[in-house]
Amino acid sequence: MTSTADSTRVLDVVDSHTGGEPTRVVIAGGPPLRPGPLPDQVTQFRTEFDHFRSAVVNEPRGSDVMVGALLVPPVSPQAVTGVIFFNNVGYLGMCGHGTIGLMVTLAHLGRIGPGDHLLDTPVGPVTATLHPDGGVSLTNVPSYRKAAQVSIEVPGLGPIRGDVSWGGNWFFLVESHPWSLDLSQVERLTEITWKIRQAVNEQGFPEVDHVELFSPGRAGGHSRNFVLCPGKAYDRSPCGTGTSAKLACLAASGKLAENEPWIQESILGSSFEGHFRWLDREQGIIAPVIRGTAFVTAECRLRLDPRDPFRWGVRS
Ligand code: PYC
Repeated sequence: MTSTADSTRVLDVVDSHTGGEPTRVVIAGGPPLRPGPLPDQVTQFRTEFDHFRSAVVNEPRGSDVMVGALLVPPVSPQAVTGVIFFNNVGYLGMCGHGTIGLMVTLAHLGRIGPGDHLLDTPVGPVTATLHPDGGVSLTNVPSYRKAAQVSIEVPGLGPIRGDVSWGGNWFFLVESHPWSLDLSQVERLTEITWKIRQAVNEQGFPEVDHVELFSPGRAGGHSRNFVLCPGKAYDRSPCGTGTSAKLACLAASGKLAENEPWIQESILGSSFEGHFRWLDREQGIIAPVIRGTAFVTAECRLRLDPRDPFRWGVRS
């Protein structure tokens, strides 16, 4: 990490938001991870430098909703960068809104121009396209539905049916429920989805870390969602990996055809446009494509003063 004369460590970051969901890209001063495959670098980050994750995204510099993106040297020779996404409690496999924020940040810094760019993530390579109008589309990692309409007994709520699906992170997707996906209801929706997540984890799917509720779209989309993230914050964007997981379920159930557009709205009313291509129809594996926009909101220098008891962030 970079240090000043008084041994205060400094990190340069660029903040953006994608459909209301923030991303903080660390462009200088990151932890000295040893090169290697990205999953190994995530292990190093977690075991040796987790305080750095907390310093970047947790209070007092960040908040529960902030997603961090650490740039690391790519492993694929053609990739523009490697990236490790992280949040208030840990590390993400992939992050769709974060990828859109990262692309807009790299363009803002003059590091990329319009066109296709390969990014390495811990769960595989992702191709992202910066469009001339500033929009970004990404072809996410291969996605699939693992289990359909699993019934989970949720204490206090009764049986809840949902699909378990991979879109770069693991999701439990609930279509049929009585709750209104309204911004005024986020506390209640958070409580409900947290209970669902605990029950899903205990009843056979320990890997699920995100829960997604759906309702009909209200702002011109095919569907609106509420997505609970692993650290109990809800996604302000429609969630790129969540929309990928949704596309995998739609594809598997024959409700959406290859290349047919799907507009996914978030609880805020922001939207992503998605479609998919089959990679393996027999196995139900798709390549989801997600398009959205992001805006740079800040360029700043974080200071980690050795006298500050909260320099590594407030960890719960
Ligand atoms: O857009 O994939 C996403 C995402 C995951 C967690 C927050 N956003």
